Amino acid sequence: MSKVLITGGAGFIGSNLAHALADNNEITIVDDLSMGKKKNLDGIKVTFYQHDVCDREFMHQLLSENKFDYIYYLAAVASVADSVERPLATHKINQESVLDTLDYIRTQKLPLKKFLFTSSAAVYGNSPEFPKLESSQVDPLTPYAIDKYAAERFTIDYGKLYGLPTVAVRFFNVYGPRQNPESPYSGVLSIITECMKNNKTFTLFGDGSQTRDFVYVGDVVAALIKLATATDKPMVYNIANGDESSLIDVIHAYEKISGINLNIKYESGRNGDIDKSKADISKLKSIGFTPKWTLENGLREYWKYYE
Ligand code: UD2
Repeated sequence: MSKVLITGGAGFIGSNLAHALADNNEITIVDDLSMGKKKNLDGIKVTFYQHDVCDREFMHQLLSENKFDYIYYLAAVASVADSVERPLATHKINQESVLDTLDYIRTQKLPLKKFLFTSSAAVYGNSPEFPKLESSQVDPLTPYAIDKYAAERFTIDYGKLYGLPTVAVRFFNVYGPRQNPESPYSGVLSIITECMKNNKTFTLFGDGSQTRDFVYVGDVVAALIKLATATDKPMVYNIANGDESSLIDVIHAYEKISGINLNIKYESGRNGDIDKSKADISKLKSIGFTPKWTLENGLREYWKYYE
């Protein structure tokens, strides 16, 4: 049994990771429940702390008392819009807390097997290369993207400079069960699911031709576990499906699966939205990981979860 800490473990991706690991690991979760939900952890055995990761004393004590084997760092303010409204507050969570944890591990020489930090495709911003490779130019355009990029670099540099076992990932558009649809900046598929379930009108920003690289959370969790256990170099990896789908095609596919016609209201494109997004996932594949959920199967599984 390994000892695993998941910060942000009551959130969308963190709770899916906790469910995948709970049978064979001793899991500790720190989550302030600002976005996550305690009920996301129903049915699994975890030690849960409702706490802010910015509380250094608390985090230091937790780290020194537990000697975790693996730390998955998912705690963050996930809303780009929120980071634009409150750059100082979100900076503390999205960057400072990560650096502080890394530095505590370094100075206390904690015997860790892997520290995995979760960054975002937001770091690519409007950089022109397509599809996005990890070596592509970055262009972080918001406080969220800047902090994710900086924390990701600190993670990699703590590996290179001090020999900490680290790895970082850049998520593309993750979807699946337990994604919280409550904010207008929640993942589009969680909003669409909510609209379909409750017969609400979905507002489509733009004409639906914008593309995204949607990846099912089951693949994301499997990739995280593989990266934490099977890599030994401090590097950054894209986590995506490696495919590009237009939003309108995704809606049509989802309508077929659910048997529900989505009411759509069209509005002009959202400020700052990018047109096209697609990842190159050769690097992820090079460690022996290939996503197994097609968009159609992922959508079917997502819909089934709520039936
Ligand atoms: C994703 C990330 C964001 C940041 C960004 C970097 C999510 C939830 N967000 O934003 O954190 O990393 O990538 O590029 O993964 N849309 C609608 N109606 C809605 C909501 C969305 O039409 O009610 C459109 C939206 O305008 C966009 C597409 O759906 O064109 C995807 O939106 P999103 O918010 O799910 O994700 P994205 O790629 O903008």
